[in-house]
Amino acid sequence: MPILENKTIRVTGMRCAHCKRAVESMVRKLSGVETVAADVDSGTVTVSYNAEQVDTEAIEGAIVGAGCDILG
Ligand SMILES: [Cu+2]
Repeated sequence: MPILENKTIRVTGMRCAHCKRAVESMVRKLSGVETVAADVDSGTVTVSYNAEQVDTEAIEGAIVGAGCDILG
């Protein structure tokens, strides 16, 4: 059983449902990501992932690839 890590990342540039879907689909492509939920109102992306397969750098890279910037 992989040990799942949970992280909530604050982002800017996510303004509508289309942005939300773009972010979620980019992050979901990473192997090791179990779940991802982007929230437009709070500007956050909450990810559950297997830390043996993927790290926050890769996840943040996918978010940037979807057109958002990382706040932390
Ligand atoms: Cu949008």
